Amino acid sequence: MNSVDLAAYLDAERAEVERALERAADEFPDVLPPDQAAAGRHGVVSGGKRLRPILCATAFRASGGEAPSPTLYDFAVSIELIHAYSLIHDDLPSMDDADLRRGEPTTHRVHGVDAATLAGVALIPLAARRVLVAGEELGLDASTARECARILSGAAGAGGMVGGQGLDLLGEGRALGAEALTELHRHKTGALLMAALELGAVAAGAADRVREALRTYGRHVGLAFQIADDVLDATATAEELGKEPSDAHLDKSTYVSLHGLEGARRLARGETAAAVAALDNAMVDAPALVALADYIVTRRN
Ligand code: GRG
Repeated sequence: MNSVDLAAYLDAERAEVERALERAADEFPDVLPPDQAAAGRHGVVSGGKRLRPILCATAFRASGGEAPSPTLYDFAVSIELIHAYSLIHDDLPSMDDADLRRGEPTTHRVHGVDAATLAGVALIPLAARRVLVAGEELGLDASTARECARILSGAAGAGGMVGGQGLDLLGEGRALGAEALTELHRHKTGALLMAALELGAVAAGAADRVREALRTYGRHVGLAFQIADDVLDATATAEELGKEPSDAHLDKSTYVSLHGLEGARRLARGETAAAVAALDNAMVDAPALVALADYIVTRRN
């Protein structure tokens, strides 16, 4: 066991993240007409676990970084803005056609498809600007700032999340094997989660050993996160999930359909154990990351 009071930790972290997201959403009126800005705000400040920026800020501190909170979280939410755009677009009628997200009507159900689509796209350059402007405020030199932009855009793009979504679309209606499923999720879900850890490490000027350990931790918790997601989709209520469970209904290949419930739970635990082992092996003392790895597989939404 570790000494972190996880509930208190998550509360404090989420409060910082929400404030930083409010600051980011306040930039919308500069770049968008009001109805589209309202759609963007809806996608950005409509709740969520805020796991990605929390992992980023936690990795920053685990790497010895020190920074005033507003600056650190302005930097960390760059990744949440990408996540927010991906959820807005994933819910659109041309994708999942979802009515509910986080227990509330989806962005396009409230603001219309055009405004939601446009606001989602606008979040991408907003995220790029955040990582650079906040990186400058963190005192990053030009080459470190470029590296952060490279990590964020690489994880978000065709070699990361968008590529994973592409594999997902290609796989619709087909049974995927274990390897194909993991390849898909390493990109679709895992890339952003891993980037969250790496961005924190790089911004803190982590030694190569620490950066690599955090990347490895990120890779394993990214997979554990997705396996837990599949378990939740099969076991949690719509109220807990904040949306209707959809995997069985869409006849999707999931870790549960491939390995059964107990098998999937075991796999998830194996991934979090490997994540924590990567920290131990590199002598990274980060009890909050250990607690977060556990949270990722025990959460109820
Ligand atoms: C339009 C083809 C096209 C591509 C755009 C939509 C898209 C890119 C990518 C979709 C990627 C996607 C939706 C991944 C989902 C990952 C996932 C498990 C999301 C849920 O994350 P949580 O649980 O959500 O962290 P909260 O609500 O806590 O923020």
